[in-house]
Amino acid sequence: MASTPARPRFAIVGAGVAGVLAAIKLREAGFDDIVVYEKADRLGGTWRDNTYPGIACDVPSHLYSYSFAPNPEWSHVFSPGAEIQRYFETVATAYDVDPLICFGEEVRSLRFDGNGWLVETDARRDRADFVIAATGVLHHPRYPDISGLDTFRGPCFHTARWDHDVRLEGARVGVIGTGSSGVQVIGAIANRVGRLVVFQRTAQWVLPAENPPISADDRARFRADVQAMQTLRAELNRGFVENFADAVVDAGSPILQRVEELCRANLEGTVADPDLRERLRPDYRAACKRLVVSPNYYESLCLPHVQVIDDPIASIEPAGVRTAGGDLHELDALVLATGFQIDRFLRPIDVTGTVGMRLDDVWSDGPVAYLSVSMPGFPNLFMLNGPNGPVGNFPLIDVAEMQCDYVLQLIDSALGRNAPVSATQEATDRFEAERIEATKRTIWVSGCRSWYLDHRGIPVAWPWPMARFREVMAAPDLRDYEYAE
Ligand code: N01
Repeated sequence: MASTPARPRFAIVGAGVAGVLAAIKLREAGFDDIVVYEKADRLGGTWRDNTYPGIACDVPSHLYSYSFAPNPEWSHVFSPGAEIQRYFETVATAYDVDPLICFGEEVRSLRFDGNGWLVETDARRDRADFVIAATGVLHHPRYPDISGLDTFRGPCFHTARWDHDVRLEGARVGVIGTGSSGVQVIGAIANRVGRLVVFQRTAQWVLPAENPPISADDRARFRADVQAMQTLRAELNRGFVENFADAVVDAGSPILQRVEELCRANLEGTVADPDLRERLRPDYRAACKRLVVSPNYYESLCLPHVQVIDDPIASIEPAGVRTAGGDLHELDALVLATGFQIDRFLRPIDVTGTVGMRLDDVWSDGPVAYLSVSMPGFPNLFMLNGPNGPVGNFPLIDVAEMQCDYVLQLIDSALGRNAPVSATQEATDRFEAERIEATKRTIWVSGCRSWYLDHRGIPVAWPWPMARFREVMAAPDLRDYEYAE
């Protein structure tokens, strides 16, 4: 390998939730030659990028925290995005991760040279024995392919690139998209704008969830008793994650029927106008798309100055959005809540593995990785929250923690043999075939369009219960790995 196995060098790509975690865990494991490349000027990943009004995480905050850094100060059950961002910055500082981060350095290429990795940014060339890619899942905004989009004369921006200089008060604002981001934005701005036009392509199931503040008494209790927070976390995990995670991978689950009942009651109980109610009624099963959670979405849509347009968008013009029926909806500002390109992962980094294998070629039909962490032909390159892992309404922090512990064991095995390690082709093919077969039982293929599905209609997610993920992440089966001796 590139350096002496006694002091291997690690390059972590991305200082988001998973990258900061990797740095902490590597340090804890005794490694000290670590660099984190971060293209932006601040850590935080998704929580740095997404600053739109109403942003919060719909996983309870006491669960959406590192297991080793519980936070007694969470203000709400589902705390706002800025507070989550502060949490990650505070943890990074507490664990002295900041000095490891090279801000403003985007990794352009990763090239395996037989021993280790050549890492190139605009500013430098580096070498590393191990690369940990923590580049995120929902990272690259997806801009809709709508004719005339660039002709709109007012401000127009994606939810993940919110323009805080634009005054929305009193303005005529359009929102395209009604996924989790759009729903949160709509709930937050409906009362500020002069007129809101919501362009809905597909109706959503919306699970109602209040977001109460955490009382000062409870925060004091959590401060005094860390164990109380751990107990709460375990309860939330059982009640909130494990049950739902197991349900979405079994389309026949009674839990999904219950979720659908709750969503239906939310619609029936909140939207009095029968025409609007029918236009908001989905024609597919709840949780087929990623389930949207909101305390006030339907209320917002019922306001007199809010209009839901389900006539398909035909084009965008300087003055606004024209729909297929010929109406022009005149707007001052346009928000694109149109989601993310979910197959990017490491890309656009130019990644070359053994014998000149380029990742773009290997992934020409979509990203594939063994257990979401390792790829044949790319030794000592590991991914956190990589392709086809548990995604959706689950805490990706927990997923990344399990993957990190797993990867540390692979690193140990590579160091033990003084040879770079990667999954075998055979294990990767077997895993992918089993995974695709298992997706057929999931709710995601029950008849809807969503970012869970790739261009072939195959879900890009872990299709088994979370317990199975926990089990396989406990220890690598080294028979499924090979070493570039
Ligand atoms: O994106 P999405 P998102 N014309 O892909 C519509 C996480 N997240 O940013 O349903 C018109 O879900 C599209 O319509 P359709 C979470 O995992 C979490 O909202 O495809 N419409 C859809 O309505 C989430 O799932 C939180 O027919 C177009 C919307 O745009 C993921 O991020 C908060 C269109 C895109 O929805 C992504 O959510 C925010 C077009 N050309 C995000 N193209 C929380 O924790 C797309 N659409 C709360």
